[in-house]
Amino acid sequence: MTDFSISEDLLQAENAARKMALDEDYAALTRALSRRGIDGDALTRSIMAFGVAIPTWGVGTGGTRFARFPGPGEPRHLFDKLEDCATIHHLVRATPTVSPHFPWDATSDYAALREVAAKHGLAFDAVNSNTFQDQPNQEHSYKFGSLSHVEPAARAQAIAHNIDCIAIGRQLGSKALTVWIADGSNFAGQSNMTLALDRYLDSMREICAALPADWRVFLEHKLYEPAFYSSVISDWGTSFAAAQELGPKAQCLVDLGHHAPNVNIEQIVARLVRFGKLGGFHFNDSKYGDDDLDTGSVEPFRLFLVFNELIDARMRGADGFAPAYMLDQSHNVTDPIESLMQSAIELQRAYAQALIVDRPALAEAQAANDALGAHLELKRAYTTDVSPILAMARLRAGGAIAPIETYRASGYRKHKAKERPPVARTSAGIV
Ligand code: RM4
Ligand code: MN
Ligand code: MN
Repeated sequence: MTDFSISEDLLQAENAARKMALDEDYAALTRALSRRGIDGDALTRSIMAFGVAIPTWGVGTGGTRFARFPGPGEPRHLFDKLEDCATIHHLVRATPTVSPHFPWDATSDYAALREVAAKHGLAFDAVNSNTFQDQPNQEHSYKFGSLSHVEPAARAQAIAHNIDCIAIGRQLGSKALTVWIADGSNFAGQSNMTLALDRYLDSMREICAALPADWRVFLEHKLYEPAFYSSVISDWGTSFAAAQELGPKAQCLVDLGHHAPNVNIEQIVARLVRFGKLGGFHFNDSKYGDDDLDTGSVEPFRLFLVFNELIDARMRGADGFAPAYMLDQSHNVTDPIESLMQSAIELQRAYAQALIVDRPALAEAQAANDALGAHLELKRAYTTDVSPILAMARLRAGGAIAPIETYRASGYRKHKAKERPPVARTSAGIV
C-alpha cells in the first residue's frame, strides 16, 4: 500500500476555487499599503522567505499528566512524523525544517533519516535532548535531577546524552542543541540552590566543549513544572548569566510559555538581543501556567510585540542577531496538523504586521514623548488584516490559499487512520 499524500490536483482545484477572491483582496490590500508607502509584493516575498521548525513531538496528540486522548491516525514513529511535517509544509510553505527530540526520535540510521527527510523537502533544525525522563534500562535516575544532580554519575550520564545528541545532530545537518532540564526542587530546603547551579554550569561546560565550531547551544529556561518550588534554570536572568559564563556558543532560548502570567516577554527579548544572547524561540501561547497552547491563540498582540522587537533588532543590524524559530506546542483537543499549520500562519501574521510598522514615525513619536502617537503606530500595523498577503505568499510558494480547508477536503487524517493502526501507549504524559 502506498502512503496517501495530498495530490497536486486537489491542491490546484482548491486553490482555483479561491483564486479570484484572493486576487481582489490582495489588490485592495496592496493598494491600501502603497498609500502608506509599503510595497505589498516585497512584503509577500518576505513572508515567503519566513520559516519555522516543526517539533517532531508536536505532530502526535499531546496530553496532560491527567490523561491523553489519542486521535486517529497518529504517527507511530519518526517516519510517520516526517510525513505529517511534510504535509504541513506542503500546504503552508512556512515549515521547511524539523526539530527532533532524543531519545524520542532515536533510530538506527541517521544518514538514511536525513535522506528520507530531504525527499520530503525537509531539513533538520536544533536537536533537543531529554534528561527529564528515565528511559528503560537507564542506569541512573533523573528523579532528583540530571545536569545538576548531586551524584556525579547521574550528571555524567546526562552530559553523555547531550553529547550523543550533538553527534546525531551532526549527521542530520543540525547546527544547534537545545537544552531544557527539569531539575529543581519541590520543598524549601530540598536543594542547595547555589550548588545546584554550580553543578549545572560544570556539566554545561563539558557539553559546550563537545560542540562543533559552527554550533550553538540554546539554554531554555522555565519557571516551574515539574519542579514546583524552585527550578535550576528558572528565568531569563539565570539563563543569561549562565550563557555569559559558558561563552559565545551559548545563547538563551525563549519558550513563550515558560514565564509567569503577564511577564513582559517582549522586553526580555529586547534585553537578550541587546546582549547578543538571543538564540531562538519555542513559540506557543499560554493563559495561566500551561506552556503549550497554540501560537497566537490567546495573546496575538503579545506575539506581534515580540516580532516588533525582532524587526527592530534586524533593522538596527544588532550584533550576533540570528534567532532560530521553532514551535513547541502540545495539541490535546485538535488535529495536530491543523494546529501546527495555523500556528505557522499566526507567526507569519505577526511577522508581516511587525514589518509594516512605520519605524521612522514610531521613532519620531518616541523622541517627542508622544506616548499615544507611538502606541498608535504599533496599533496601525497590528490592526491591518494581512491575511491576503499571507495567502498569496503560500500560493506563490506552491502551497494552499486555504490550508486547513484543503487539508480537510483531502481526507488525509481518515486515510492515515487506516494506514496507521493505533499502537498501545500510556494514556498520560506531556506530549
Ligand atoms: C518542556 C520544554 C522543552 C520541551 C519539553 C517537551 O516544557 O518546553 O522545550 O522539550 O517541554
Ligand atoms: Mn520548549
Ligand atoms: Mn514547555
